[in-house]
Amino acid sequence: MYNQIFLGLGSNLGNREENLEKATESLKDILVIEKISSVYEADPVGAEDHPQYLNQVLEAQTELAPHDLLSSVKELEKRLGRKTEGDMKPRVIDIDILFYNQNGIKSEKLIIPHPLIHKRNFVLIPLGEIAPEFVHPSYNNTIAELLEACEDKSGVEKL
Ligand code: PH2
Ligand code: MG
Ligand code: MG
Repeated sequence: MYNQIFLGLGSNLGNREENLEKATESLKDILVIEKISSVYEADPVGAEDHPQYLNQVLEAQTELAPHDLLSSVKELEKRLGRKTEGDMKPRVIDIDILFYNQNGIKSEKLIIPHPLIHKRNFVLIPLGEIAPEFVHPSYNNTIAELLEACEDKSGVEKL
């Protein structure tokens, strides 16, 4: 059984472009990438004195169940050199599960859809590039509609 997923990637430490490339290459071991957005340079949201991010999103198919996908992604973050987990500190790579089919999942470790998608230009703008008509299952709005309504004023520019 294949599952449609979207991942959000971010890097604001080290060689950011190389970090994104290594991440997408390694992800191919656990999923099949269907679409990948351009790379965007984005203002850091939530910690304004931190370095600028490179952000990218991708759509993929995977056989992994949600929590197995999460474990694989966490392991990959570590392998690529990420030292800290679950905080706002600058990081070599952050890989977030944005959507998993139209599922809603709430556990201690995992919330899907990612709860901040609709508030973040650095996610909505790249998502709008590859999946403007995808419907956010929590709001029943398309990505294009959420982007239109989003009040985030932080800068996001195609690299
Ligand atoms: N990730 C965060 C906090 N702020 N800002 C940008 N531009 N990109 C991110 O990936 C990002 C962020 C926490 O994961
Ligand atoms: Mg994140
Ligand atoms: Mg994360």
